[in-house]
Amino acid sequence: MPIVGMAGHVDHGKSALVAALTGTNPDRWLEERLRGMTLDLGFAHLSLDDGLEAGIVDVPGHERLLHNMLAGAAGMDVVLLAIDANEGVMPQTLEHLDILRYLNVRRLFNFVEESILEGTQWVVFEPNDPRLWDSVKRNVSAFLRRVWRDGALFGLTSAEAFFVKCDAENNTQDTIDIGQLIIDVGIAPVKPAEFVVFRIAQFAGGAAVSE
Ligand SMILES: Nc1nc2c(ncn2[C@@H]2O[C@H](COP(=O)(O)OP(=O)(O)OP(=O)(O)O)[C@@H](O)[C@H]2O)c(=O)[nH]1
Ligand SMILES: [Mg+2]
Repeated sequence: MPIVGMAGHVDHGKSALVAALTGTNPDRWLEERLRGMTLDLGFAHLSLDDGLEAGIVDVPGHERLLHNMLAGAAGMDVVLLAIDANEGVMPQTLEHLDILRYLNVRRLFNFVEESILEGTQWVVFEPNDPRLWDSVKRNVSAFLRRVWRDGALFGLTSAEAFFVKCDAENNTQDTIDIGQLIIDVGIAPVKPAEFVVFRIAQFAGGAAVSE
């Protein structure tokens, strides 16, 4: 079930929107109702006409309750950002967006790292030579091209979105001698050609990632 998360500045109508969409007041505590302000995470269930069921997580907008917003943000798949039309964009509007962007990048990073780690385990059974390096490069590039086409990476061309390096430069006689295959990967999750890089080392009996 997808989780729709609320975000936005204090008093910008997040909880009111949840109540309007679901019929559930996400402010469960007496104190929240008395103060007209969300203090803790709130939950509601959303059933859409097309049969889609989703969970809604409501968060506090107050700057001093950011830790509670963070706790809710980790599980969000989609976000509804509420902005009061009279007041416009306010500090926590931007702060919440920053947090969500950061979490999204982290999540993408974990997904890409884990996928490449798992998808290249077979290399340890192959001779560690230029033929293998080419084939690793092709495989990992094909995967990252899909990630890029899905819209998760920035860049008009694939060269701006990612790079994969697996050749004689990062696979030296030393690394070959200790039985390691090295893959350096850069992905651009926020801006074209601004790469966040990590290194994967595959060896018989294990693997390692360094960022
Ligand atoms: N006029 C008007 N009032 C609204 C609207 N949405 C919310 N309100 C009112 O604005 C006040 C604040 O709304 P909440 O939904 O509690 O705001 P919130 O974003 O959940 O606030 P926090 O949880 O404290 O961050 C409440 O009194 C709502 O009734 C709207 O669309 N129009
Ligand atoms: Mg609220």
